[in-house]
Amino acid sequence: MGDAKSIDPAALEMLRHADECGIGTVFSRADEMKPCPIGETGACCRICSMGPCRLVGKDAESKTGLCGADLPTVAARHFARQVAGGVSAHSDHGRDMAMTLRAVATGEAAGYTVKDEQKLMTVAAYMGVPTGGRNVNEIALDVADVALAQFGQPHDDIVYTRRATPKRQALWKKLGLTPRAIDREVVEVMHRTHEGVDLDAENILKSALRCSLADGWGGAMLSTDISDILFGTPSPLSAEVNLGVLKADQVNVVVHGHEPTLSAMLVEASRDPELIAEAKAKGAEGINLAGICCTSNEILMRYGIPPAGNFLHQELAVLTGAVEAMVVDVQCIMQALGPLAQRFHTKLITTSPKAKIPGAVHIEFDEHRAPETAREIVRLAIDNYAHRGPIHIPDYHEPLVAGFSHEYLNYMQGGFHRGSFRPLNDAVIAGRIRGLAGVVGCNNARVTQDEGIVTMIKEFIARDVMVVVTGCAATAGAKAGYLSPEILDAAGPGLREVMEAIGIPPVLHLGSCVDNSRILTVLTQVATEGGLGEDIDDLPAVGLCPEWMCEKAIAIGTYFAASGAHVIFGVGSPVAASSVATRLMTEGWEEMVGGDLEFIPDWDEMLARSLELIDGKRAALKLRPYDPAQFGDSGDSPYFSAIKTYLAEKASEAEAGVTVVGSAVYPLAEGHSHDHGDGHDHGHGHEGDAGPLHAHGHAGGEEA
Ligand code: XCC
Repeated sequence: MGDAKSIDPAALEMLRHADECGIGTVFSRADEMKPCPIGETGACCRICSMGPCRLVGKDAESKTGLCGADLPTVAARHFARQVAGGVSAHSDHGRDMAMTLRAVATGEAAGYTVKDEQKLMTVAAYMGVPTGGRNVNEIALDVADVALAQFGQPHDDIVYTRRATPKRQALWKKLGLTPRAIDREVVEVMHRTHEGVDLDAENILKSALRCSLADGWGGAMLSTDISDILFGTPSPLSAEVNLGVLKADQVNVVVHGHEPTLSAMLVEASRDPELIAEAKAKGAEGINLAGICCTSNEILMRYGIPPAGNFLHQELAVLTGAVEAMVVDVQCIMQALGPLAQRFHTKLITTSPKAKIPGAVHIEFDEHRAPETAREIVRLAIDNYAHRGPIHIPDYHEPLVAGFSHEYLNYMQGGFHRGSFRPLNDAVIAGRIRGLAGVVGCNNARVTQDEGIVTMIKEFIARDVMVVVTGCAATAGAKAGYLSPEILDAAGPGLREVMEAIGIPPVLHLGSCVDNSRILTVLTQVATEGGLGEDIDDLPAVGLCPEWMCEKAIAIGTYFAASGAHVIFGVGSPVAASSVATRLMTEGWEEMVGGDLEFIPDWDEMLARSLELIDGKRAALKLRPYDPAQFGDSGDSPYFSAIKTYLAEKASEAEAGVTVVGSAVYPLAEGHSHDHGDGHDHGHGHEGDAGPLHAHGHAGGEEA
């Protein structure tokens, strides 16, 4: 593992700039403050005021706190509370999406509509909401109410658990792991981990599994589905990524956080001719919208708005001096942005009543007047353009293709009427594709930014493992050039052959962190398609979160494990102090649910373990062993021309001001719902050419 702060040259350039300006960042603070070694490994119990009790030393595993709680209990309780925290964050976001859908259905949310009626019908069917003879808003209202009921229903199980394989559903039932209501599971974990309640580490961790499922098959999945209904199910589009997407001569508005609701309105406001004229009157060439973290992923996937970076880029964006407004909603927003923004002209604008920051301007988002709020924010940014000081925008911007959804992958593999995962399954069975890997999650200032993520992506595709990415990991991969069509050249021969044949790239951007639910439904379909077993725990697949940082990541890793996936996190284990808790989450969970959660900080070991797991599942399925020499280079790339033609068509639609109506779900068949706006160039250039890697292109992990 390298000692560098980042493998991203844009970040390194901005960190030099920060030093020159004498400004600290999360990177420098990570040097100044070491993590608490007791809390880091789960050995600190803060549950009651007789403590905090610190179970440390050579005999730590035989020590107890004042109440007698031993190390497995202390570590497991802390872990379970992390899961509950993560579930709360994603699921509360999901609840807000459901509230917005409800307001749309009742005509109270100006500016929003149901954009993807086909997805609404699909979701209605999952929920048992009748659709025949009813109008869109009637159906949407019932869907919103069923969604909202999932949070507090007194009876029944979470409805989406029925989307899991029959085998998985039966297993959850047998083990008592089927989540009942989202809020209930969180509250129950908080209760069980209160002083003096559940004092059996195995039982505590079991409650964490059930709680996490309330996110994966509950709050997060609802959030993805409702976002698709309101803003369109993603289909491929091109954009650019990294700090170089900021424009020296335009009003730059950066959105940051997780929710698509206000940012979708900011997309419209940033393309409003009246506001663009106002920006020009103030001396700017236009209005440029860009994003950080998962708000960015939400509007990248549906509008092609360029990401300026991932989690560790938030301060670096302000440091450019070129950001007129940074508009934040919820989650992953550093308090350091407050004092930092005050050293520049940047207006830090908080928009959620749940998330205020000292030093920020608060303009509260209210879905009943969202377009006005968005215009007010953009105007504030326009007025702020005149206050700019010196700027420093690093000239790094990579092309990427994003916008892959479960629905689109189905379409790609069989067309509108016969969408399936058959070609993918056959390729895995034949050994052209060795296995599948999800590389997801955060940045963490304790490890070299993007290094683990990019190393895994690069090594996997070279070894014929197909990769899906979400969240900040997707942005990391994109910044290193791995989400560009040209990256097919870096894929192994078997993977490359399949990707060319079915026309998808080897690294698929599936969206934001709540969209990890797309990976669950994709894996479920792969498992039920035939030939690769019956359930997720049969698949040659692995989930990785190399640079995890927050409780949401812990919740995600846990729900994948509970769904049968082998999951490996980097950085370090929050239960490392307890060998018992560690064993419960590895061997124990594998025996119980077929999946597990391991923590492996070394990238080489992480890769080796991943391949071992994938090859082990291939052997268990009695598939032919993976042989890299089995398939030759195919040499031609129909995928390149197909994707370029597709993107060129979209560009000409946008230039002609054509809004294509029809299914967002199967866009190539019936048009798509992406609103590329009025042809205004946001720097993601729909020039009909996905473009070669830029001349300054960097090779990701190699330089680290
Ligand atoms: Fe992690 Fe989720 Fe935040 Fe990025 S944004 S730092 S949670 S990867 Ni979703």
